[in-house]
Amino acid sequence: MALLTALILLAACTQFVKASDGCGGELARLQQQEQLLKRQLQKQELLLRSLQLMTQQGNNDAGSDRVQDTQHADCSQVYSSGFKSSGLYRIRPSGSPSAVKVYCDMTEGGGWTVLQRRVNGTEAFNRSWTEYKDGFGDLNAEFWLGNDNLHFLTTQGNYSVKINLEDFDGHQRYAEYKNFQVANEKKHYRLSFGDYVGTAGDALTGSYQVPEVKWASHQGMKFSTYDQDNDNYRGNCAQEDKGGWWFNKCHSANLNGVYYPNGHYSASTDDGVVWYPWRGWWYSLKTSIMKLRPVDYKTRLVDDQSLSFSSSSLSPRRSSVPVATGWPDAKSGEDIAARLEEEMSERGCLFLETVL
Ligand SMILES: *[C@@H]1O[C@H](CO)[C@@H](O)[C@H](O)[C@H]1NC(C)=O
Ligand SMILES: *[C@@H]1O[C@H](CO)[C@@H](O)[C@H](O)[C@H]1NC(C)=O
Ligand SMILES: *[C@@H]1O[C@H](CO)[C@@H](O)[C@H](O)[C@H]1NC(C)=O
Ligand SMILES: [Ca+2]
Repeated sequence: MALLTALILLAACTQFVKASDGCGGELARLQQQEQLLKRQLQKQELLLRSLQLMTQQGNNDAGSDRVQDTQHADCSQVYSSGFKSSGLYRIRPSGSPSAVKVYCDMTEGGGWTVLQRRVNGTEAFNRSWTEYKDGFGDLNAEFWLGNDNLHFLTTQGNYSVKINLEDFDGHQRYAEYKNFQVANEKKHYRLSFGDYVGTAGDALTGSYQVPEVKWASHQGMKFSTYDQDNDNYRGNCAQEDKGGWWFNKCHSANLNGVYYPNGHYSASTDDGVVWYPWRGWWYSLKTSIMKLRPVDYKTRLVDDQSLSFSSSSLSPRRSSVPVATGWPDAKSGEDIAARLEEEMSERGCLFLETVL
């Protein structure tokens, strides 16, 4: 709304620039418009505050069984409904027999459903098939969301997984895979995923070293736990590495491994919280967060809290809406603002800065 007004104002300015009259009369008119804009800004801030209030309420109510809490199939829908604080929410993925309590990460664009978190080693990840199936741990601390939930979530649409990693020196890296999908229990929660982007290295395909792909890739691997061995190794990877995972023979990433509090470790097997292409087999990471979001998730305009009336942020930041103007090649509000400023300063009419 305020953006629209800003564009109308711009149009007015454009006309003004084209008419080569003096600045006087127009200045008064623009000052009037400035007042209008300020009032609209106030209204918008009020709206924003009430939205934030709603969000806090959402957090407080997360433990309750309110029906509307289960209208959302994942955290991206929770976010789209206006709940923009990270925390606990209830969702109900299609195919899920009941509502599921999840932690929604509303940072990094928002809308992330967190499926795994390791932060300090409080939770044991050396767990049975049934525990991995149902999920375990504390959603506010360390946990596994559960393989059934993973299946319901990742098969109701096209999901990306984002994996945020941190070592004990405070360095952070990430890996993101499109079309992340976990099959059902009958298929042993078989894993499939698409293209990689990131800074941590593509551990899941094992392609960092070509000869190793065969045994290091997690593509198409079934889930294994110490009590259910579905790996490609003559032994039992889950038992040796002490965590449930999509083991091959055995792994180039095992984010459910043993939590070592100092990073570097030595053991009889590479059983730490490992992401091989970044820190190798013998470094156990400090933090691992795995989270899901629809591939086609778009950050919405309404989210742009930084919308303000300076010439550099007149455009909706995350899109380039074409605007009909006297400058056919101007693609966005930012372009227009820049051109306008140029033209204004040429004419010595600097009032624009006091208005916008
Ligand atoms: C944990 O791992 C050990 C091997 O270090 C194994 O013997 C034990 O059965 C596991 N315990 C649980 C509860 O999974
Ligand atoms: C681990 O982190 C969680 C979440 O921040 C916290 O609640 C818990 O107290 C921590 N445990 C230890 C041993 O630091
Ligand atoms: C997800 O989208 C990709 C294109 O990005 C497509 O190739 C793939 O088939 C889709 N997967 C599903 C399950 O719809
Ligand atoms: Ca085996």
